[in-house]
Amino acid sequence: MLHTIKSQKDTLVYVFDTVKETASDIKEMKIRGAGRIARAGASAMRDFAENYQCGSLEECRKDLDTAKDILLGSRPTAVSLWNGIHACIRDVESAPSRKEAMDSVIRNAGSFIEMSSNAVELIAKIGAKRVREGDTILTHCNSSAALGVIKEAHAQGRDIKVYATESRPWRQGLLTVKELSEAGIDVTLIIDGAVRSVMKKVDNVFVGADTVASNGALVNKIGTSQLALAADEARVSFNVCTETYKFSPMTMFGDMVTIEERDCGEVADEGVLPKNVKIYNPVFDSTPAKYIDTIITELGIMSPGSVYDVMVRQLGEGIFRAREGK
Ligand code: RI2
Repeated sequence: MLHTIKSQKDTLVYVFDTVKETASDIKEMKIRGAGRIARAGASAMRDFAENYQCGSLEECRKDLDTAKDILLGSRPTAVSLWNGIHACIRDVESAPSRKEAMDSVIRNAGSFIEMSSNAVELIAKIGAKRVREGDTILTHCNSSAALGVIKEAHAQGRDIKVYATESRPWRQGLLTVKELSEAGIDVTLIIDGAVRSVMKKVDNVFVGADTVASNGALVNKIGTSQLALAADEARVSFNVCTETYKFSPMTMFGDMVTIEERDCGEVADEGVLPKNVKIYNPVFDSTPAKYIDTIITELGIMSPGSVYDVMVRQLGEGIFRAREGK
């Protein structure tokens, strides 16, 4: 008996350790990108459910809730993570037994991961139609949805050029230029401050999304709003490539999107600046809907004004849960 209790405890420690490991990888940006962190979160919930072998239905619900909170505590801005994890646990409340609760998490996590990967492919196919022969494109940071569009247009034979921003302080732009050059695309790295300067040579801007609010505003990597303003000034089309699970149901009911602030050490090494200098390091910014020409999703191309209707349709009865933030 003693042995069983010990091994149950060991199992619990193990399942929580793996969830904590994923949360820490997301926090430290070993896993990054709004879509990837959502899939990693869903995958962690699936592992948790697969290895959870003890406790009553009530205990399992409580432990799933704790696992959810650990994962959601990793990064606050991308609603993709929130939506991904809630998709996994949506049938737990109504499950009649522990086994059925955990089976539903395993099933729902698998469906979410599959849907999420398929959505990126669909966005690439749909968005590529908006890229014309000879276009010069500007992209920011490192978005798999936006890069999917660019790579698909190139794969379909269009001759294109791309400017990619460095995206300080994490410099995800280096990942972008590597990925695009490996795909055989003519790509030029620019510093973030060069955006307005190159905009006159640009035909189309494609960026990703961490969250889209119910009023159509885009929350994406810091500096995105500068691209949008410069594009507006130069009459260049500004396009957001996003899966619809990056639409935030909570914003329908008044919640604001939390903008993550990260460590000062990401901006300047300790000891480099005089002691009285402060550092402010916001990771994302918000681009108002009026600067956005298209939102390219797996459901098709829409205007920012359609986001609310799509959310209502997709949430169905879940709209009441969203209102409670559940
Ligand atoms: P995909 C990234 O955030 C960028 O802001 C990027 O635009 C967004 O996620 C969407 O990426 P971070 O994790 O889901 O680098 O399109 O902070 O890959």
